[in-house]
Amino acid sequence: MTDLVQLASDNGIAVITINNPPVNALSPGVPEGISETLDQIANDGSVKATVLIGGGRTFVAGADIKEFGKMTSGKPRGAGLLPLLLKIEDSAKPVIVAIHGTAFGGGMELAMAGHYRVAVATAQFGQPEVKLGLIPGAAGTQRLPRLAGVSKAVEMCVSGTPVNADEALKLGIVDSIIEGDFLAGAIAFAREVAGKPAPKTRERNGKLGNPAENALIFSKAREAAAKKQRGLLAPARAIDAVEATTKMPFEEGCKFEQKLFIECLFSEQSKSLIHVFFSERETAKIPDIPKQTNIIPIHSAAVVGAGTMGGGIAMVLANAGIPALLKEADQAALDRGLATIQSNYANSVKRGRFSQQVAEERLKRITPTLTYDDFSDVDLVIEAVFEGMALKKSVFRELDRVCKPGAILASNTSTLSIDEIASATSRPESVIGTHFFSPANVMRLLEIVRGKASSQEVVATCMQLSKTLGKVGVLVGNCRGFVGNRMFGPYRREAQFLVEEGASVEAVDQALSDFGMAMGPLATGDLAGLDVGWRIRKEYRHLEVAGIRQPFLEDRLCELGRYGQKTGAGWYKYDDQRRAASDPAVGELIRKWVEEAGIAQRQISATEITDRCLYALVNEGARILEEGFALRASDIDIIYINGYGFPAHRGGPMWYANTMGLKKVCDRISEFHSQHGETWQPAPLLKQLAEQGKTFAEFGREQGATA
Ligand code: 3H9
Repeated sequence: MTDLVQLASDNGIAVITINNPPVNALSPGVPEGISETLDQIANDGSVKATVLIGGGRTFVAGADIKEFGKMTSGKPRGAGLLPLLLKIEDSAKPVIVAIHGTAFGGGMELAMAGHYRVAVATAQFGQPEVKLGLIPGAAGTQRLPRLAGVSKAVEMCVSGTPVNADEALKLGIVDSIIEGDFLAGAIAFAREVAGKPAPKTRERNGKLGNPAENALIFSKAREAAAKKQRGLLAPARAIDAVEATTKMPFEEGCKFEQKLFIECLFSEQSKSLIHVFFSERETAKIPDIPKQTNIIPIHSAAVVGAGTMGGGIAMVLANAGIPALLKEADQAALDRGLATIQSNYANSVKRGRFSQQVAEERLKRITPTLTYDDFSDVDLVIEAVFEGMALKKSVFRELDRVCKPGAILASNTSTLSIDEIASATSRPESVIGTHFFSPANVMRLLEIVRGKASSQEVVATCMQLSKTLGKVGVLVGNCRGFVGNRMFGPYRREAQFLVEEGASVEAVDQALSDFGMAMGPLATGDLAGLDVGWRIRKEYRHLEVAGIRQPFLEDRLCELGRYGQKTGAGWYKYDDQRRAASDPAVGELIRKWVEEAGIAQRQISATEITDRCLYALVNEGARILEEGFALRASDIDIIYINGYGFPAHRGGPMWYANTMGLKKVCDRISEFHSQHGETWQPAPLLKQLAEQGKTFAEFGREQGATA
């Protein structure tokens, strides 16, 4: 037996413990170990029932995802799981699966093969495979409907969202919730059922419904998946697999599921989503910051500026249980900020996200103020005032004066230099950028901008804080626009150039939306406010290099007061519900402006639109990587997926470039370079990797990344 699985016994009850930290994944050796213990138990006359439990912090979080990347043929390495599950189910002595932490994926499938399931009240149950571009591959789609019913099984397999122990009990996934000593409770349960006939999940057909009801469930699920999970393979296949449960005997259903699982496993979508899973976890690893670096406890915080960003950040802190002062310069602005926060919370209550009581508790954690008087006690300040260097510096001078030594002084700037902001203080080591994305209480991304003096403690604390706040923190360097916005510039520049050259506004947005972007680049501009970029461009105009083509359409739209959604018109026109419609007037204006500018018009294909916009992202990303402003290509991917609506199933812009082949990407960029000039100069790193036949991922591994 492997040391991944242990067998013990307690007065006639065998206890199998899986010990494969950190999450007891079903790595090679674990299924084999369980199988061997079952053989021993079968031959041991003194054993009356078996408890199967996970050691450490959780039951089993699923198949070992790392193994999937090693599979090259049509036969998945996890195929051994199905026979093991049958062996458990066919065991003459009842098997009670005891679940704490998570029973996810293969872990859930393992649990469902047992005759009974008991759980702690905090346990979670789910088939999250779809989030990895997969479907359950060890009879999950066949056993779950038999326990929880067809409709719930479809929902769980298609959304990947877990259920808690209470719901699992109601659904029939769990038989008992155990209070007190968990193992003792599970053993007591085992004693009660020992010697009695044990139910086999695969023979429980009572919840499989009738054809008419099922047909409706599947057609609704397909319709919803086509809308909400646009372009994704796994949700559709998960529905097919659950449908098979209602139409085929168990064994045939399993074979059908297996076929679909393999189709998903070898899809680009799954490879990309698995890349995203590991990359997200990789962001927390900072090579020069040891794991044991001191973390500054954050018991209280303050936010300067109660505008959209400041208010949102105060909510994020309050939602995570951190009390926050919210400072504004004048009462009217403070009142406006608070009113927005109140209405956001009221909306969440109305939508059933949390109760009125929870909303009130959160609101109570936010203390409005017009002064810096109480700032001396806080552990962290996040400045979110208007984007202007002089103003930011004056705020930081004040913070330096009032805050206690060791307090973290963070700026939410999206473009300005953290080092210059830090220079306004006597403690640049405490200064850092925490760049939230709008709306701050919704968007998962947090760019953490390391200044040249930011201390290791301050960086490590902010990385840790991002988790507490429910964000994905990505450490970036201090360059103009940092990583996300620096890349967004060329992306949106190309979108405008394409319109200048003859593509319609709608065609540009449609091509990127068809690619999978949450929104097209021009519609995104309307959402964010075209005036924001206009103001920044005016401020930085002196930095523009003469002779380099600059887009001009958005400046013209802004000159007409067309700032986007907030003024009811931008690239599109908007009704009072902010619903977009094409605006023929914009088409007319563009025709006139480009004619005046003498820009030749031509037919532009959807492929050229996506290539120009996406390769502009990739080229800038390669420069950022080479200059060291991002730690790894995969960090850039995580930024784009969580902050800019890049489709996760494409793995992020850098991963997407890998899948296209860097040589092909570089050749296309060179082609654009010769057609459109200097802005398309291929990034040296991209050129080098393309010549060497390498990917960004290989480059990352050479630099020490593990994702
Ligand atoms: C499946 O089961 C298919 C089957 O249907 C069919 C098979 C035939 N494998 O997230 P954390 C690592 S598909 C390998 O930071 P948390 C993770 O990379 C699978 N490694 O902790 C990290 O490593 P590191 C279906 C895994 O407490 C460390 O564990 N299951 C796996 O915030 C800690 O993870 C899933 O999709 C794994 N399955 O969250 C569940 N899981 O420290 C995926 C984790 O080196 N996992 N690791 O960075 C999760 O959702 C979360 O990890 C979990 C814990 C909620 C369990």
